[in-house]
Amino acid sequence: MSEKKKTILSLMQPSGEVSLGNYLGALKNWQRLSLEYNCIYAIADLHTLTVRQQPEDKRRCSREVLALFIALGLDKGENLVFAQSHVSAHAELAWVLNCFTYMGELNRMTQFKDKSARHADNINAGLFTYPCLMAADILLYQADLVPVGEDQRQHLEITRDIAERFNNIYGDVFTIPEAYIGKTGARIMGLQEPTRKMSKSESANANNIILLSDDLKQTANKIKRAVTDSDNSVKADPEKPGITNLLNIYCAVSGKNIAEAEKEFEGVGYGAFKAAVADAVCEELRPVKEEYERVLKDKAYVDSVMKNGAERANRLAYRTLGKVYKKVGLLPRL
Ligand code: ATP
Ligand code: LTN
Repeated sequence: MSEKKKTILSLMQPSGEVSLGNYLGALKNWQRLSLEYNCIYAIADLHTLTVRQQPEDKRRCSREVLALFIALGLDKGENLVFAQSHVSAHAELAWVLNCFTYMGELNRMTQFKDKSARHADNINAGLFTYPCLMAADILLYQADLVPVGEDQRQHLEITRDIAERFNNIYGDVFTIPEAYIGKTGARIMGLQEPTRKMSKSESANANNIILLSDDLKQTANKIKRAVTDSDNSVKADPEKPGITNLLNIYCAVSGKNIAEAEKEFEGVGYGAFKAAVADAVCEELRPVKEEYERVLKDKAYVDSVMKNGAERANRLAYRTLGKVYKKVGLLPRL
């Protein structure tokens, strides 16, 4: 008998436009995994409430990210794509988990410290208990593996701690999830500031970040204008963050490793190297953008995937939530 497929789960916040960093660091991996595993992907729209945003922008952005998931085929077969806020069990389990999480644990979260420093005027309780909602996202679906970037590793650790604590009291209720840090999940750095990650909320200079909504000419120009050093050899080197970043981007797109890429560009000047990276990135993004634009226009189709995804997700999530409510001693619903 064939082994049961493992469950992979991940969410992305619809907090702005999707960047090349999000695509290469997360979505491209998700797409590859979606072919092999039982996958659950959602937009973390409840999580985005921790930072103020215009309601209209939030709605547009949520729709765009869902359309991108669909364009990448993340909903194919048995896989699920939906919006977190459409499955109320996320908020319900998060409340229970709040009661099994200590202030001291939440105080240690580096993302909380960073975000509260950046949004000093809005250090809300949601920002503090963010990890409990994220733990609920994961534990509701008994996920085995969670593909995340390095920045989310600490959140996965706390999820495991909370789940183990709960299981120690009540028996095996939750599957203990593992982080899945993909091999092509390279950290993509800013094109103008290659020592800092390419980030949508911290890219004041438009040339620092490639957005999926940029037209391909803009994309190519941004790569051609990327900051490099005055040397002229295409080698990955901590002293040459700009060239290293472009090499990483090239590898993530082409599937080659750094040594192979360095060999390919031996003796090639920076100008020609940048042009080759720009071509490779544009070739990668062209079909994705075309399909994304097509899907985004088809509102009824996006709605149907979202509705179907939420219905199936609700059934799965309530199975776990029912078990949890029973274990903690809530009265059965009659
Ligand atoms: P923000 O700028 O608001 O922090 P972000 O662009 O960093 O947002 P997130 O929504 O925090 O994106 O992350 C979504 C996913 O994309 C996460 O899995 C994260 O690890 C990944 N990711 C984000 N930026 C990069 C990057 N520059 N390189 C690789 N992966 C990235
Ligand atoms: N915190 C994550 C988004 C996120 C998530 C999750 C990722 C919310 N819930 C569950 C994996 C599993 C982020 O900001 N990238």
